[in-house]
Amino acid sequence: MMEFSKSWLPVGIVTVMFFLNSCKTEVPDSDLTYSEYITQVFEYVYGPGQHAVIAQSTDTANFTGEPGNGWLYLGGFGGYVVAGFDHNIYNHTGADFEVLALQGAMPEPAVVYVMPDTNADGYPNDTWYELKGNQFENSKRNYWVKYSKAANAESNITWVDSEGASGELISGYGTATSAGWWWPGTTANDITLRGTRLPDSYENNPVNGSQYWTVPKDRFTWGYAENNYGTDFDATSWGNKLDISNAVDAAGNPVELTHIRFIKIQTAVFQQAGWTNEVSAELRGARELK
Ligand SMILES: [Ca+2]
Ligand SMILES: [Ca+2]
Ligand SMILES: [Ca+2]
Repeated sequence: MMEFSKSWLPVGIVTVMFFLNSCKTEVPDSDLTYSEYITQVFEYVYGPGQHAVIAQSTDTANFTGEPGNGWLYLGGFGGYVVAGFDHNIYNHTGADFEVLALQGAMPEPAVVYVMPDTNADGYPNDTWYELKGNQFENSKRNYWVKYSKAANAESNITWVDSEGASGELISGYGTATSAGWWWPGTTANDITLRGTRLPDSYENNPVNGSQYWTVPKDRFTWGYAENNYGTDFDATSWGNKLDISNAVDAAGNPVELTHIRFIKIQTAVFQQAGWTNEVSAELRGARELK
């Protein structure tokens, strides 16, 4: 990388640098303000789905700060984002933070995991805890799907899962095959995505011989992101209000967390519902609730 001395830089940049340097020394800690929104995205993987080509790595900016016009596509089952607040979110009585989603007609539920910064290094390298929701007893934990890139444009993405099942991703709308559902950010020819799998969300009740897909209102009632049928849903923020007290450990047993710093949100339904295609969450960030 080329090096620049300060004398090369335009006056404006030097002024900004001076300003930043002076901020460092002159603002007392007690005056620091923290953001109520996510401030950093650490990892993002789009799960195979119909928006693979338009889902950009830079869309992670749409998951930080106050929601603007954009959003972040998680894609189909297993697609996820790992992000953090700039301070601890404490577990007080009731909901502690909300996950904001793109407005849509029906739920495309994602499971939310939380992590305290146990080793206090500012990075999500500690232990994840799943927040359970109403389908906890009916979900498959430690489930995985290994997807393989389509052999060519005329064929489909194929998959095998942790239960020995296999199949192809079927495009029901937009393109003849699912070949184009492979995210350009996934440079390998296959990818294994692991997490909790929720029950299928959509049911098809054909009308006059045509597909008619709906999500039963009582399927996802609380505890998930992008769930506008939840009792924890706020139609003003288009967010689901989540409680750290619902955290469970790897064995599924409740854990008491006093606070968390990081969240991971992962598309948790593995279903291609006819013309609706894959069930895939679209998100706009998260906000602390006080
Ligand atoms: Ca709480
Ligand atoms: Ca850490
Ligand atoms: Ca979607």
